[in-house]
This record gives sequence, C-alpha cells and structure tokens, in this order.
Amino acid sequence: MIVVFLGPPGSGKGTQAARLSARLGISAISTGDLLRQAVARGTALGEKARVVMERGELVPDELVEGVLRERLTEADCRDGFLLDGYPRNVAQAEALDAILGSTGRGLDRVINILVSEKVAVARLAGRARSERRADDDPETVRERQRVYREKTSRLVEYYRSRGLIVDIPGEGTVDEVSSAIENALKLPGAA
Ligand code: B4P
Repeated sequence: MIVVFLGPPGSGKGTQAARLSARLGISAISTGDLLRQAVARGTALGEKARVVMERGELVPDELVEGVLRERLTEADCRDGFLLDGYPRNVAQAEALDAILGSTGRGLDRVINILVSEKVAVARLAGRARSERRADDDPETVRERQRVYREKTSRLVEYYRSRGLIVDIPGEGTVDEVSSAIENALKLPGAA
C-alpha cells in the first residue's frame, strides 16, 4: 500500500502516519524528518535546508526530491510506504508520479486531514513549548500556514480529480482520527 498524508502543519500528519505505520508494518517516511536529519548531520544539503526551514518556507523541490528518491530505494519501501509531508506542491506530486511510475507503481490513497488554522496553530504552540523545534515559533508557524494555503492546498484538487482523496476530520483525539483513517482505508478490525 502506498499512502500520502496531506494536511496543514499541525494537522497531525506525522502523528497519524507513525500510527498507521505501526498498524500496517510499513515505513512512514517524513520529508521533514529526512531534512532535519540532514541539518543535524551538517551536510551541504542540510545547511541549505536549515535556512529555508527556519523561515517556514518550502525547501527547493530538487533537493527534497533527491532525498526522497534515495530513501525510496531502500529495502523497507519495496512493499509499500506512507508519505508524510511529501508532496507539498503540484510539481512535487508530478515528481512522485514519475518516481512511482518508473517502478510500475502508483498511489493507493491520499489521506487529507482537515483542521482549522486555529487548532493547528494551538497544537504547534504546545509542541514549541515541549520540543523546541526551530520552526515552531509563532511567526514561523504563521508563515508555514500561509505557505500551505498558497501551495499545498492545490494538491487536494490535483488528487481529488483522480478520485484518490479521502477527507478525514482531524480535530478529534489522536485515537478518533486514527479510527477514521482505518475506516476510510477499510482495514480489518476497523469499526
Ligand atoms: P514537517 O516536518 O512536515 O512539519 P509539519 O507540516 O508541521 O507537520 P508535523 O508532522 O510536524 O505536525 P503534526 O501535524 O503531526 O515540515 C517542516 C518543514 O520542513 C516545512 O516547513 C518545510 O520547510 C520542510 N519540508 C518538509 N517536507 C518538505 C517538502 N516536501 N518540500 C519542501 N519542504 C519541505 O503534529 C503537530 C503537533 O500536533 C504535534 O505536537 C502533535 O503531538 C500534535 N497532535 C497531532 N494530532 C493531535 C490530535 N489529534 N490532538 C491533539 N494534538 C495533536
């Protein structure tokens, strides 16, 4: 199964991708995490990404695509994977189609997590207090929400026109959102 998670920063994509990964036994790949690892290692790519991420903007498509393409060649991705944070614009969606198409594969589903900006911003403020992520300060969070509305929300139409989108209400508890996703994917044992 190959599933993409869409939703604004703070919608719970990372949280839900990790849970579904454990449930299905397939890897969840977060481009945000891959970029933060490159930053922590201090690679040339990481240094370029750090500056952009701290502004709340999107890292250039070719950098993220390179990191993702390499990650998807690893053995754990052979039988499926979950994508959290990629694609984030239509150009990245087209790049993903090309990467998958080159191995005869395609997307099964796109989970679109719906939350209001107010809820998303409040959650990220909570994480800023507990985890101190550099891009969770209030000004950067506002910029990330703006970038999402401007760039990423167009992806919803891109995938909706292909019949791949399932809308998931994202303002309930973590368990409630997980159940809604499992139902939408018709997983065995889902309510
Ligand atoms: P990401 O790491 O993808 O960060 P995000 O969009 O904020 O989502 P995240 O997964 O962290 O938050 P979640 O909603 O799970 O991106 C960071 C930056 O990396 C981007 O701004 C960009 O610069 C760069 N980047 C990444 N991918 C890129 C790409 N493809 N192209 C270009 N640039 C890229 O959770 C948020 C909080 O809510 C958590 O604290 C969680 O505990 C909490 N939460 C989750 N579900 C909840 C619930 N139901 N109830 C209460 N709290 C909940």
